[in-house]
Order: sequence, then structure tokens, then C-alpha cells
Amino acid sequence: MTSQPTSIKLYTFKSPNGQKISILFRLLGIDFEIVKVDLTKGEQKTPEFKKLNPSETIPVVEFVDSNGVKQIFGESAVIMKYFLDHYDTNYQYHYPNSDPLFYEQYHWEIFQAATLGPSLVTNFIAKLTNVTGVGRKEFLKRVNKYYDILDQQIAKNGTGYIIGDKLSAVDVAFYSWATMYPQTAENDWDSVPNIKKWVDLLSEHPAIQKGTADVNDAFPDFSFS
Ligand SMILES: N[C@@H](CCC(=O)N[C@@H](CS)C(=O)NCC(=O)O)C(=O)O
Repeated sequence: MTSQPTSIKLYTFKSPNGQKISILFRLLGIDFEIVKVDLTKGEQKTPEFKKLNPSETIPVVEFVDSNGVKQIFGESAVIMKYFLDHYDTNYQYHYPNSDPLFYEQYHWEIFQAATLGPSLVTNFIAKLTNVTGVGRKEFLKRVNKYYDILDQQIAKNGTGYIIGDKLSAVDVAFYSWATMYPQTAENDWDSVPNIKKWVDLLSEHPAIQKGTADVNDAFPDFSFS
């Protein structure tokens, strides 16, 4: 078994990308400390934070690896891969490269991190800054299109999960984004019945509850609505 990292810090905010990692940590039984980065105060733009992640985004992890080397990096998909490789060595929550689902899992994880997530954020910022007209309609159209793709995938897979027949890191990647469906798609749950059923199923899981609460409890005064 690969030896494990120590002194894990998660730089995060009460937002979907932050919750993605705290949920994964809870699922894998990883001890970690939350370092709050308040995006509403621009704390992601300070010189200190930019040394950790020049992209000025959370999540970022800092830890000491099994060779005693300090590691610091961002990008939620990479953070997930690192901790799954080190803590899920018997593949309870992801698929090895010998599995037919190996590339499909990365298809969905990258679709979340590179396609659905950024579209939601762009639309959300457009809404906050009162962008109207064709631009705004286009952003919203994309958001709804990507949620529909997820809804259809859950129906097509037919097991209650996004891929395969077990809860996996793919479900974790989408969960915190999907719970914001009414605000981000500006639509009601009836439009995505398969996502709704899947959200309800995952919401019962203790690790998902705990990982969501970790981040929410750290920022009690902030709400997206
Ligand atoms: N591709 C990055 C996106 C991270 C991201 O956009 N994080 C948002 C919060 S959900 C953020 O930190 N935004 C701050 C900003 O853009 O100033 C990832 O998956 O980690």
C-alpha cells in the first residue's frame, strides 16, 4: 500500500469546488484542517494565496507527502486523483485503469470540472452583475444543457449513480454543483427528475452530509441565494 500524506490542509470556501474535496476526504476517512479563504473578501487574490495557487481559486491542498516533501496544489480534479490514488487503493470509490469504466470516469470528472462547473460560474457572475440579453440567455442555455446531459446519463446508467453500480468519485464531483440546481439553472427540480432522485440518494450518505457541513459550518454567514 502507498504510504499516506500527513498534515493535510484544505484551503476552501463555501462553494461547490470546496465541498467536492471535503466530501471526498470524509468518504476516504482523511483527517484534514480547513483553512478559510473568503472569496467575498477577495482573499483568493492576496499575494500569500497566489503563491499557493496562481489561478486565485479554491480548492488548494497543502500537505507533507510520504517522502517528507511539502506539496501544494490546486485544481479539484487533480486533488481528487491524488487522494484517491493514495487512500482508495482497493478501489472502493474509483475505477483502476484495468477497468472498462476507467476513461468514462475521467470523461465525467473532466466534464464537471472543465465544462459544467465553469458554465455555471459564468452564468452566476452574469446574473450577479446584471448581464441581460443574448449573452445572458446563452449562458443560461448552456447551464441547462449541461444539467440535462447529467440527468440523461443518470437515467441511462440506471443504477442510481452516474457511472457503474456504486457511489464513486464521479458522483462526488457533481454532487455539490447539482444541489445548487434551482439557483444555477434558474429552474425547478421537475425539469431534472433523475438528478433530483440521485441528489436525494446521495444526501442520505453520512460522509456527504459531513463533508458538506465542514465547509458550510466554516462560513455560517454566507449564502448563495
Ligand atoms: N478548475 C478549478 C476551478 C476552481 C474555481 O473556480 N473555484 C472558485 C470557487 S467554486 C473560485 O475559487 N473562484 C474565485 C475566483 O475566481 O476569484 C477547479 O476545479 O479547482
